[in-house]
Amino acid sequence: MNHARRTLFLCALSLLAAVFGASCATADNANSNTTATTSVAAPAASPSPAAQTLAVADAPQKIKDQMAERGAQDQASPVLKIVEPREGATINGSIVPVRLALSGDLKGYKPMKDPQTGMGNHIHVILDNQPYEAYYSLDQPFELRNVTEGTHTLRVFASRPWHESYKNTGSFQMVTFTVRGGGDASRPTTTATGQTMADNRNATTNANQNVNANTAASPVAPPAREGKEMPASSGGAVNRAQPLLTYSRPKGEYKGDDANTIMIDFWLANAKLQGDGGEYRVRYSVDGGEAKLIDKWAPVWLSGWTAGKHTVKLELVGKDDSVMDNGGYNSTSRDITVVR
Ligand SMILES: [Cu+2]
Repeated sequence: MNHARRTLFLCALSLLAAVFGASCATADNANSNTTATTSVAAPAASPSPAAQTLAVADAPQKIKDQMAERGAQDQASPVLKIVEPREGATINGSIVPVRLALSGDLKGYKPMKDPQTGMGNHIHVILDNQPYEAYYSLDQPFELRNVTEGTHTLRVFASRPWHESYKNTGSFQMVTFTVRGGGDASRPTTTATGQTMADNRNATTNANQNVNANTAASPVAPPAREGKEMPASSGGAVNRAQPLLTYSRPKGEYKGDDANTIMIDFWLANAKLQGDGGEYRVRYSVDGGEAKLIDKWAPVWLSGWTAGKHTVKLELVGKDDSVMDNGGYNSTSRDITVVR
């Protein structure tokens, strides 16, 4: 009652001041949740405090500096060949050794982890449509461990230290193989898988831990092999001649400066994007929000991430914006964690 009286009074004042309509209407609208003061609009809806507004950004200066330091290497055209497993191979047992051969116009490109920084050029190794594993030392095979029985796909491509892929033809390779007597599908996934790979230290760390455990029993340690315990998965029915999107980044956990601007990166086979003279586009969305389209095949850096878990979805779409299905791989979502 009081409110109504004050509102009336204020409206009368407003009229006297020859301010018509607007202030009265505002006071009426605001009546329920504010004391009717003057003509200040008080919107009832307030934005959610956790709302995240992402914006396309430049690559971080740290990355630009690295690009400059690398010189010609950044323009390399690495060519990978999957030596093992061979296309169509059947592997007995749950350990699948991956051997790669690297050639092409390398301009100094060499996968190798810097022991000081834990960073370096590496290969992204993707079993089925799982998050990639980082493979640094091609001198010895990378072991996919606990691989479950059935048919699988393996995709590999060359990557820079900051996980941006080389996009030249030949950088990407894929094979399909079958595992017999594979790993235990009910075995729990190791914690590192897909969750803490942002700095790519886990693969080797795990291998070293295994070796250290062995060392306790025998004085001569076998050489540490890079590898990873894989969660259960099976390969999609991929048609190799059809457009194929391979999700690469983001993945895992992002902390500190690395969480300010996060890169979306992917590999495309048999699919040219519209801005590159083709007919496809890549659609991305974060946390189920508004979908955005990528028209040129290049990494997209996004800033504005809030702390917590986020889901990133990447899809390959055709002219009518429908997903070009190919074994399920052309629409892929990943959870990442941003730590502030
Ligand atoms: Cu990487």
